[in-house]
Amino acid sequence: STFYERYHSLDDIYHWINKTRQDNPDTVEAILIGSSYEKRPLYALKLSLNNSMNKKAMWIDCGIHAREWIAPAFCLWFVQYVKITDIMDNMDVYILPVMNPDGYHYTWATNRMWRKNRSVSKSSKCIGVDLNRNFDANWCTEGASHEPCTEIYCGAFPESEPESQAVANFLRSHKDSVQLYLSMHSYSQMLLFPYSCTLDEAENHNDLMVQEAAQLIRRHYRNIYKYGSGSKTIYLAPGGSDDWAYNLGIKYSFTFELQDRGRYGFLLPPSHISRACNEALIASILITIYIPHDL
Ligand code: 0X9
Ligand code: ZN
Repeated sequence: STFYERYHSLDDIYHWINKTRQDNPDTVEAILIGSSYEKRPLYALKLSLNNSMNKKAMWIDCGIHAREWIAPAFCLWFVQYVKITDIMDNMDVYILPVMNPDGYHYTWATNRMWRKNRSVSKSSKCIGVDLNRNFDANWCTEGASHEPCTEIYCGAFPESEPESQAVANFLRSHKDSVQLYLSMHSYSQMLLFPYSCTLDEAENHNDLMVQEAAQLIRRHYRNIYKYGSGSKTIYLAPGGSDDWAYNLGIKYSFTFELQDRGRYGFLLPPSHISRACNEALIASILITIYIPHDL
């Protein structure tokens, strides 16, 4: 199997980031957007063509949730593949391969099923905040919890965590160019979009009904992806990055739930990486085509 068909430790991913940057000095730049609770660097890669005058950009983050290993694998896969597409003629790509490095490291070293980050709470012995409940979008209403010992702990206040704060700060300062936000998770094979923090429909709901993306996956890979607003497709879950980015003004905002539908769940075998990433890749490339060009 190739490098991209295996899961990689956090150290390996940091090495990969550095090597990718060095091997592609004209097109790849590493941007330090912040650091984690345990002071690990958060590097986003910027992919852009030489002297590109692109005003448009997309953002992808992977691995908000530590145990969802297929997500960082997708980010690496995307960077490897996008070099040979023409997507970069039209937009720059910002890609954060591991948004929750402390949690990811913990799943390799100690507990494979860890979800949250690793921040220590003042009020409890329990560790970790669910970074996808920590954004300022109906923060900590129904579908999140103030109890630090739960898996959906929202944190002490919105953006209390350095990881969510780093992403939010970066997007706030790039909101004029970023028109598409993608967040990669697993599992259950879904393409979700706002809102998850309320049952209300997004104003451009019909534009976000990406039937073609799901059909593409079905045709090419005979694999079923469900799509729809988060709150109506899975559950109410406030404080998520996708809803927050949407409210910031990034009107094309999606959360991918990658393979599978539960047979292996978070423990998707390495032999499935290539199919899982390829189907999500063609779907995400298709979605970029739907972004209006006149913005
Ligand atoms: O609950 C989540 O955060 C995501 N599912 S997961 O199994 N990967 O944990 C779904 C996120 C959907 N979007 C929002 N809740 N905003
Ligand atoms: Zn997740």
